[in-house]
Amino acid sequence: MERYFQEEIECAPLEKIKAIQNEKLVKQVKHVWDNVEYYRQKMQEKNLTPDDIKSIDDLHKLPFLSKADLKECYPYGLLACPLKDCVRIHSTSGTTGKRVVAFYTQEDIDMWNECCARAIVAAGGTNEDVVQVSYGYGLFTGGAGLDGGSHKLGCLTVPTSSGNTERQVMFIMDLQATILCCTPSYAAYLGESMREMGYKPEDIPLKAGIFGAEAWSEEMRRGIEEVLGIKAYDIYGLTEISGPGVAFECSEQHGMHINEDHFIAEIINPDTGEVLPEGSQGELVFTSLDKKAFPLIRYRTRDICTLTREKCSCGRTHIRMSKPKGRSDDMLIIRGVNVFPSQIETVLLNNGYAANYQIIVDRVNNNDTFDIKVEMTPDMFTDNVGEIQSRKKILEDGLKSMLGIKAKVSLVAPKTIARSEGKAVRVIDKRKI
Ligand code: DLL
Repeated sequence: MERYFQEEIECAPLEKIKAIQNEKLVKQVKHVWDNVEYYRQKMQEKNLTPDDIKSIDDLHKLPFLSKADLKECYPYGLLACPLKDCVRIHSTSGTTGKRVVAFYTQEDIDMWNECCARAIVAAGGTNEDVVQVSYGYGLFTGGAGLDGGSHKLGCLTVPTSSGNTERQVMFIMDLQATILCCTPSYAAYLGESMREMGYKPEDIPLKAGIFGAEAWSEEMRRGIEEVLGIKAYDIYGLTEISGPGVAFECSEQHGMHINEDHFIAEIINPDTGEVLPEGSQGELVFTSLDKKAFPLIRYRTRDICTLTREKCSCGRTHIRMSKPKGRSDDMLIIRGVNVFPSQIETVLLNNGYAANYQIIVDRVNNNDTFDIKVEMTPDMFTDNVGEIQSRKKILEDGLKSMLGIKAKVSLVAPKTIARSEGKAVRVIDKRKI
């Protein structure tokens, strides 16, 4: 039977959710207007005052915020409460320039922990579980978020953080961990390592995994489930809006429920900013309704997905988002064609490979080169040139029909592509455009 962390809110009728959102939005817009000079100016540029926002039907009037605004306001420009009320920061994993810094009051952290507790319960967790949190702790939100959720639910929390695979395995086995939280690429790596150490799925005490922070396919889900002998659940979130737990999967595993009492989701056309009807694919935009320290209104995530209000068999009523297809800024344009790493991953997994690959794009004599290095699995590893050539051709043909352009595949020996303990690095784009 499905369990909930907060049934009356997670299963509330739509009218009740809308009423909560209406009330909170009006208050939040006033809070931001009163406390954030930058946002007040943005509203004034659109001739808006808080009086123009009477309900969620007026949301579309408000200006968007984007990563560029966050960079411009770094570090304190969007802070909406006195510094003395803030107790924590987290920061995104940007590799160039200034990072985004998000602030939290204790109330903000409590709300976020509650969202993660909902996610753990939706994955079958109770206070009898032993939850191993193998997301990174520190500036990244993964470790702190699931750790907070696990505490809130009263689970025994094992804060291993990421890395040190042998120690991870030792704790899973010795402490009989039942729920594993980490990135899907690290879960796949842990599974692969455990298999090599001789563990069979039935020897492993884990029953569920809560994996997110990066795009992963259904094929990858099946691979992780098989090797670890678990049910694998997706979890979504972003630092700017709090961290993991903005949305999470339930037993139905057909999209992730967005915690709508705390966040309003919209889908827009990324080119025009127009709000699209339910079911359309577009860019996901969030408004945080409760955050006091860093309340973002209409924040453009750059994640591409769809939303649905179709009834869910788990009983939760909150809107569901599809797995993000990739970020609009993950999308590569190669020889003029849009390519998402997730499409490549699907072809690899469908042909029996693991998701260990690297995409290398360059530009030579004004032409894009498109190379994909793919690891063979130990079972398929061979030095028979004819067999490698025929495997390579099958993959190149599969990729051509998925993407519409030709990629050059090279098959490499198992374990020769560096593994990541956090988010995987899949793309090396050497083009200087
Ligand atoms: O990745 C928060 C998180 C931690 C989510 C742990 C889930 C689990 P950021 O580092 O700010 O925060 O990156 C946010 O990661 O905009 C998406 O592009 C991507 N992302 C997060 N979860 C998923 C997911 C954390 N389940 C960015 N599927 C987001 C696909 C995801 N992409």
